[in-house]
Amino acid sequence: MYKALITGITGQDGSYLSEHLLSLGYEVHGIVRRSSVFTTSRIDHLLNLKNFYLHHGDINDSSNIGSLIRAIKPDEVYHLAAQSHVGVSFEVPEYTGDVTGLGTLRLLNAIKNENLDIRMYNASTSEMFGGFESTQPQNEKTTFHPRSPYGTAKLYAHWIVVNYRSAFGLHASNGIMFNHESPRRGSTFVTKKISEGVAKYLKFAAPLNLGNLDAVRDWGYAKEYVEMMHLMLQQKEPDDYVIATGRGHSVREFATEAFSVAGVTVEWINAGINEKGIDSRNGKVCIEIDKKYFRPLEVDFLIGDAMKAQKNLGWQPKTDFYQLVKLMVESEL
Ligand code: NAP
Ligand code: F7E
Repeated sequence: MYKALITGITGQDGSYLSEHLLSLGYEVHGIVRRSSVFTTSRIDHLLNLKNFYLHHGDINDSSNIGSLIRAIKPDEVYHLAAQSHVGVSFEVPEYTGDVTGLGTLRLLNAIKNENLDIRMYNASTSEMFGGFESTQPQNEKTTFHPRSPYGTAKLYAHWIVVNYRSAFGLHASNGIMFNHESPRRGSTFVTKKISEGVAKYLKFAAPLNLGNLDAVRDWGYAKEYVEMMHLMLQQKEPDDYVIATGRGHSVREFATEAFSVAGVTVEWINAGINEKGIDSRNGKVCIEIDKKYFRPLEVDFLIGDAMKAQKNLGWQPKTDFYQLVKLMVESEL
């Protein structure tokens, strides 16, 4: 039986990846941080399964990571742990560099010291592109130009994976994933915040507060994206792959569509910080702008060109933007 170790198992992707690997017959191990409250809500339904094991740990503790790799002897390691919020990374830049950047180095070193045959997946990101130099879809050849401490830390992680692959022959691959969402998405990311905001508006008529409505993102469905993580590790050679849908939509479009799923047509009035979404049924304000949700630097445009993954991994996204919005909003309603 193949053994997989997942860092970040309590997160959105960790939970879907666990389900996927268990369905393929893997023994799944995951690292969970000690916290004063339970953090396993996304994987509670897996806790009693016989091939599912959790271990206390932290990606910032190399002694812990080393002993876990030694004790578990995984065939595959999926590295998903990160301080993953772009906005928050401006507030905790050093911490983000440590967890999201150096954490990856700690894991690579543990693998290199223990067993060079272990295959590793690293969660790279479209945030490394920054995306302000062009409005063309980004692929593996696009120049990186991160625009946040998060994107910069992930760029270090990405390159140290490439470096260890070349220097020590590790089978380590980067999945340069564009935004992927689901009902399990953290509440402080915009798609989940909007979906929850729609439900709250229907119940309490409380307006939803958002930041930059103009940002364009390539949003896919997380449940499908985790399958590519596994597939990358089944390839003969390690490599780096963009995973994206190839379609972009603005935050304004996401919000408009989300309200429409709930039967509310939004009319937009004014511009900039004074822009408002109006409920056309009764003239009430359902969306307002709050400048606290703007970032010191914005990434305006991220759309991925996943041709390489299409060709080599047979990647085809199944859930489109409209289906994704619908499934997220319906799950809140
Ligand atoms: P997420 O929901 O924020 O989950 C992050 C996970 O990392 C959580 O399990 C968290 O544990 C864990 N973690 C944070 N700090 C840690 C530490 N010091 N030691 C051990 N674990 C730690 O993120 P996600 O959306 O599932 O994304 C998974 C990975 O893909 C992340 O690396 C993210 O940066 C990257 N990524 C995500 C997207 C996307 O659109 N979702 C796109 C590209 C790349 P707690 O539960 O204890 O906080
Ligand atoms: O923001 C704008 C915001 O926080 C998307 C992470 O998984 O994907 C994610 O990073 C856009 C940005 O995701 C609000 O300014 C407007 O332009 O949902 P987000 P993100 O920053 O794209 C990448 C690929 C990752 O790797 C990251 O780990 O939406 N926006 N108003 C807002 N964003 C938030 N969070 N909240 C708002 O109120």
